[in-house]
Amino acid sequence: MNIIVTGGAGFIGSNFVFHMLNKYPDYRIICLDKLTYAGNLSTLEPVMDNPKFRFVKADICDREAVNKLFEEEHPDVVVNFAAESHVDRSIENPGIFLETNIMGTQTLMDACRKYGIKRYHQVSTDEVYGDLPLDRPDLFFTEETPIHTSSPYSSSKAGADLLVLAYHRTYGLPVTISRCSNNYGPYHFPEKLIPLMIANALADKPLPVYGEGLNVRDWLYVEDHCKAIDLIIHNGRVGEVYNVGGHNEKQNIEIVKIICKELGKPESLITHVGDRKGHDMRYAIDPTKIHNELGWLPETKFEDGIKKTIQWYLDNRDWWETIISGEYQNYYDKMYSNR
Ligand code: NAD
Ligand code: TDX
Repeated sequence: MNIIVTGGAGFIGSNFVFHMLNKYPDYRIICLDKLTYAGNLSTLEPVMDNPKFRFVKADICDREAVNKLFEEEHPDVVVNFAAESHVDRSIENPGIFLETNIMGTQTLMDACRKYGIKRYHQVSTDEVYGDLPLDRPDLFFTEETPIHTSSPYSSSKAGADLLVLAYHRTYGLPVTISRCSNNYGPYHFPEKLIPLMIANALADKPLPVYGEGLNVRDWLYVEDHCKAIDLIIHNGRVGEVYNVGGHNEKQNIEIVKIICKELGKPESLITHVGDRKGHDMRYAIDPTKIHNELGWLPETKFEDGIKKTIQWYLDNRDWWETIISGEYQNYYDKMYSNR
């Protein structure tokens, strides 16, 4: 099997590349990635010499480059992780989110139609459902929950999802979609909540919690997400959407306090800063469908996953210190100085 993995130099994509090469030594994995600020070739260093792996630097919106890759590799499956992924950046600059997340998805699917594939899988997010109120813990997102987005990021992901379903209905493209909750684990880019708090705490810098920090996210260890996608591309039903989530809801403030405790840092580092515009209150996934149909369940307990994650950041300081010492510092100053 030949699989093109787009966005494989990013957080979840790289974990998926490692998972697939480990589990299926006969498969050929081709990573297509533009290497934006969020893509990091050093992450893929351990597999660069693997004869079953190839890295190609290209933009998913570049039709010529995408078509050339399909002609060279004859993929059976395409798994699309490539995206602009940070909600805060989408609030500052929505345009690139629409280009990559929607137009890039179209370009990839056009190539899939032209050259033929067995499966196109779209990696989507629970954010397409909008949010749930804090005072209704009985409510969860199912695959039938209406699309109701809040941010330019989630709108661009929802636009892509609708296009994927339209390509299935109109052209018969064999597609699947997974909508996953918040991931955490190794190689998570330091702009996101958990790695940002770990990096700041280690440097005894303020821990910037948006608003009161009562917003709830449903955290899933990245390896469990990769296993879900593996199951869906092999056994998922064409044309279907699968929700993926950890049944592991935590308020942001709880997460930050856990990180302080694990690192032996004082909670006095916590600083409440201006809230995110349009900030979603609560995400909570009902993963019954993927459990019943494909037997998927989250395997990593949060208490273990967060310890493993923190240890990874302690053991891999070079990886994230290189990132935060570069262009990222300008982003951080702009985003946090006047909040
Ligand atoms: P990330 O920002 O860490 O990585 C994105 C990768 O895509 C980077 O390697 C980047 O270089 C690449 N990329 C961006 N634009 C590209 C383009 N035009 N052409 C080719 N490559 C491009 O993101 P992530 O957190 O790993 O998320 C991966 C996917 O999973 C995204 O589609 C995201 O919407 C989805 N998702 C993420 C989460 C989460 O918690 N991180 C949860 C649910 C769904
Ligand atoms: O400095 C911070 N302070 C803070 O309070 C940051 C960066 C975040 N937050 C809050 C905002 C959110 O309520 O923490 C929560 C998590 O924020 P992010 O890590 O930015 O994630 P989120 O906005 O929930 O989106 C993530 O999960 C769904 C991914 O970035 C998306 O790509 C994915 O689709």
